[in-house]
Amino acid sequence: EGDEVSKAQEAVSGKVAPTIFSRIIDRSIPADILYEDQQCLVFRDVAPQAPVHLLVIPKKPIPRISQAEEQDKQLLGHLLLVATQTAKAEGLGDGYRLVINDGKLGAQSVYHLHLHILGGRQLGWPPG
Ligand code: DGP
Repeated sequence: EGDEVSKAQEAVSGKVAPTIFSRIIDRSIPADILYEDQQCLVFRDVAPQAPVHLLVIPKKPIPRISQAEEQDKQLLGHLLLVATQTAKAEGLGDGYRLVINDGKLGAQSVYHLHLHILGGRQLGWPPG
């Protein structure tokens, strides 16, 4: 319905709805930014679920991992490697978790692709 219409309009315009993360990228709202390059940004999650809880986001506003495309292959690999390098720099040598939530059942709340880095404590499995 409404959602389908807006998706169709986005498909025509080639644009996606801006989220709070676009405003972090353009510095119109503050964030604790640890790393930036031409393709991505790493910052601390505002509601940390572990002693270290970081988000790695592409500057390209891909809404969710299920909407990533073949042309995003290099970017997706880059995000993973930035995550591992950032985890190392944050002292997570004993291990950590990378998480991507997708859509409603995946409990995604911000529709700008982001990779969670969680660490600094013993994590449980399975997640909730
Ligand atoms: P997800 O459920 O995977 O969509 O996670 C979204 C995460 O984004 C959640 O852990 C909280 C975080 N978050 C939401 N708004 C902000 C914000 O304005 N600043 C920061 N730093 N993090 C945010």
